[in-house]
Amino acid sequence: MPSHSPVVAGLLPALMLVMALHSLPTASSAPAETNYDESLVGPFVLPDVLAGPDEVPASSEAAWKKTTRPHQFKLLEKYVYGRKLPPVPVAVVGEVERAEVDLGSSKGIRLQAKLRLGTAADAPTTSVLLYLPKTKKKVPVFLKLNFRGNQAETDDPGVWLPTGWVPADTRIKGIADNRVTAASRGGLQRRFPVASMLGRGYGMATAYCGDFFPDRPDGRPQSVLASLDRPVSGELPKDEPGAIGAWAWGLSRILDWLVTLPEVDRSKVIVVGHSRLGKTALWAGACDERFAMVVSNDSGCGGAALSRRNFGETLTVITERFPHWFCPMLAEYAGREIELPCDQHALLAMAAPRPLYVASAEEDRWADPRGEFLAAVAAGRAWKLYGLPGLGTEEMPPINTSIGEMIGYHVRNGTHDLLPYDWTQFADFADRTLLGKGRPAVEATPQADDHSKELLAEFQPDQSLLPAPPPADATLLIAPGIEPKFTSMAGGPINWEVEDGSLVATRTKNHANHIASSVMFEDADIHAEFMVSPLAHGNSGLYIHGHYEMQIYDSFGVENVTSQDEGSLYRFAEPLVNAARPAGEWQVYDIRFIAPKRNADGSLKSAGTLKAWLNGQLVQDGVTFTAPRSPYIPYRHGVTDYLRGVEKQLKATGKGPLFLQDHGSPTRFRNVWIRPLP
Ligand code: GTR
Repeated sequence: MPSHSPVVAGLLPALMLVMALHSLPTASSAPAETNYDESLVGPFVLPDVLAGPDEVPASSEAAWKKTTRPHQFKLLEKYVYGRKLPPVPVAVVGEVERAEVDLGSSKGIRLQAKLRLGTAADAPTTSVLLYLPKTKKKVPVFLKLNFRGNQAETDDPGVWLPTGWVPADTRIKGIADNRVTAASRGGLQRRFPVASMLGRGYGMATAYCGDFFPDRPDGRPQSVLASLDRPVSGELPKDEPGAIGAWAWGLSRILDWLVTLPEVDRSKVIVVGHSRLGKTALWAGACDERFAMVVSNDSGCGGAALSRRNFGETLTVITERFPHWFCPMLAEYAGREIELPCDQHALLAMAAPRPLYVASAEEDRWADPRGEFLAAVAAGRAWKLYGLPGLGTEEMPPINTSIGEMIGYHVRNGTHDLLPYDWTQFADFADRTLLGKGRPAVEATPQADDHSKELLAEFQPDQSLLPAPPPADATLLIAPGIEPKFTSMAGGPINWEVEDGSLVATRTKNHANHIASSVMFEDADIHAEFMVSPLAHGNSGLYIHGHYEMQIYDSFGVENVTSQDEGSLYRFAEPLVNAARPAGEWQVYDIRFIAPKRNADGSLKSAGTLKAWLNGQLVQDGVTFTAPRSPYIPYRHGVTDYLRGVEKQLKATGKGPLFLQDHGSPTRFRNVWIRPLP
């Protein structure tokens, strides 16, 4: 039972202006000290995203929901975004305006509604613009906030203009003295492709972020926070929400209205955001689990990118330039990111088990595409608790290649922007994950195939006699008179001691002196006799392929065995009974292991499964899995070049080794064999 945190350890100038980010700064106005050199990022350790208040990582979906997620959410509230704001009643002011609109190739419906947020006569309002395809079916809807008013998102002349303050913007027409005119219509329509998304069957909803918090450091008094009885001046509490908290709250209030519409599939509203509003979409998805899918586009620092990576925008810069976005506490961690009790992978993990999409742009180095990708990788552990696949890789995909199952990711070529390419990937991903179209992405309740079930049913090993006589066709790994068929983590000779014909786990400080069989197998029967020591709880294990750990532990007499006791598939499936013998006695495991199988396109063919007997009793009977189950695997912790090669080979051929685990206790092993199954 390991207990370590994982180490993650020339365009023309005019054209550039048009293409450039809607909000500065891009690289051009980045401070001189900004790091864009990957070799200077330096190592860092991420806080364990599965850790609960007692630092014990969640090992089950239930523990995540009950303890860990609330704990991680509280950290994000306290250190990054401020406290989640309470809901208020939402009412339509007057009538919802409905009109048929021509979308070129098809027709759609445009709805506009002014929503009052709260019951007071002077409660704040927002204007929501919603386009729906013409269909009798309820439709999924993408919802995003926008930067310059609904009219900038489309050239539809019927869209209402905002009357309040908007940020100055010389890159689109029609904004003067912080007010919009009709000339600003469609100025940002590339970011809101209504016709194509309606053509795909999605509704598109948007509202202006300034309705909730005008995006400027002194915007607080004009924000919704005043109406929620929050302080808007003077010294603020350290966990006081800012603009991102108010914007995220606004998205939830719009959702309150969307779910009342008969045309909208209330279980399929997707929250999307770009840049600062991408940070917001992620936080909205964390605060409100009614959002069915969460999409971050180029959200960068304080969004999807890991704060611990010194690359592009940093907490120092962002909290100085945009002190109003986050809670005051975050600024205290500027320059000491490694002390932050949470990092942004926790924000992404809040979306689990819903589908999450993270998009980056190659030239948007300010937002640190790699930091966004790595956060998505690290967040995947939350989906694993639900038996769901995350990104499925730790290698960044090539440019313009969308990857992932329940976590999607791409890095597009070009600069910081939200473009039709991004939308196509979001819709393809939503098609798969929410609508079940195309390649199935959800593997929540995998089944083993009939053949695997038959193989398990037949498996009745005789454990009455120890040492057990090996069957004639077994490959002996540890047996009298033979060199143990194991290598060190580096692929060299092992340094475990041999005592009376058995091999004794030799501990090292980092608990990573495991040994790996030199024999590789796919499906197999595994026999191992072992004796636990009372030292360090008798902690050890059999890591099948390095991915599934049958636990060895001093569990004798334990009344309520858990997924951390002997007989468990560690942190995944508790034993059916406690079959553990006392320390100092020989014990025996017989395991029939059937690996998950995938088709050439990566889709699942059949789930993996196993049956395990411990000391004459059945402890595992057909638990299924589709992806690695051990939270601590030798390919991460203590990894060597040799093991990287082993992992690669395992991915390519399905064949991998059996590891015997060093976890600080001198566990003895004898009479270990495997029989690869045909
Ligand atoms: C930048 C900021 C980024 C990003 C961007 C945007 O000025 O540094 O974090 O949010 O604005 O929202 O466009």
